[in-house]
Amino acid sequence: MNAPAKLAGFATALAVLFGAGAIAGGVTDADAPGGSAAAEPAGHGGMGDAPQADMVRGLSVADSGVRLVVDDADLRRGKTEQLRFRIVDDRGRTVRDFDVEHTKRMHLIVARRDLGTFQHLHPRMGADGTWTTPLRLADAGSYRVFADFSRDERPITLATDLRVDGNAALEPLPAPAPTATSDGGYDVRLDAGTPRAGRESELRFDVTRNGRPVAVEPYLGADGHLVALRDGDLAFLHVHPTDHGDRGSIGFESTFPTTGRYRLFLQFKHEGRVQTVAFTQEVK
Ligand SMILES: [Cu+2]
Repeated sequence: MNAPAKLAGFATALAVLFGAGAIAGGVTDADAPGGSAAAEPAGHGGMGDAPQADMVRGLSVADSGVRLVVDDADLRRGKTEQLRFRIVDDRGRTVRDFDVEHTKRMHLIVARRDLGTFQHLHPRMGADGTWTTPLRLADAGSYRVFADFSRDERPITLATDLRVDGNAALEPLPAPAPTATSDGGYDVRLDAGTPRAGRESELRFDVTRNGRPVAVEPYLGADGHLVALRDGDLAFLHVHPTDHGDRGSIGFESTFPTTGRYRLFLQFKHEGRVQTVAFTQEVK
């Protein structure tokens, strides 16, 4: 499927999901002649394209009539720098109206291209609409930065690249394994069953410490937060937390759009500290 068809499918999906009101309020500018890619006429993609278009985000720097603009995408290795960025509309005006989603108006994910490092940050917005966050990248290499937010109840994930000059020691993706240890020493077991491409699957994470189940604390309005990135293009998957599970168990629903490998970054909170743990998931 070519890109315009995909975008058209995406627009169709949005129309279905959020109704005419959201479209009228949010995509008016994009409908102007010469507007962004979102101005592609909706409907040409057909309904068959809609689910996949909705599942995969974060491949574009511009989508749904808005664009991510990073002030300076070059960072120095090992230095804490201020990353500054804005979301602009198709006329270049800075956007300042964001919905609160998972308790925040902006979620910023930074992952190295080899999926070897992951950070989840919550920038602050200044009065002029510029978002700022301290960011330290310890290693050289190419990084993907995702701005994950919602406007007019429409979730949007925009992404671009960051660079850290120097010799990069990139790693192959770790082999799939059912257990992993968080950065703070919690053991996590992933039960994903046998996910099938294009079908919704449940992902259940069981957290223990020293062999005992851990009752996680709320984090960003849920039991945990999960980011799933596809190996190869770092497509950003939409993931929903499910209802509160058993003690020590954190559940999500996600649809892996294609076969291939994905890296899952789970974050949860216990004793006031956020833990991060990563898994490789294969989808056959
Ligand atoms: Cu966040």
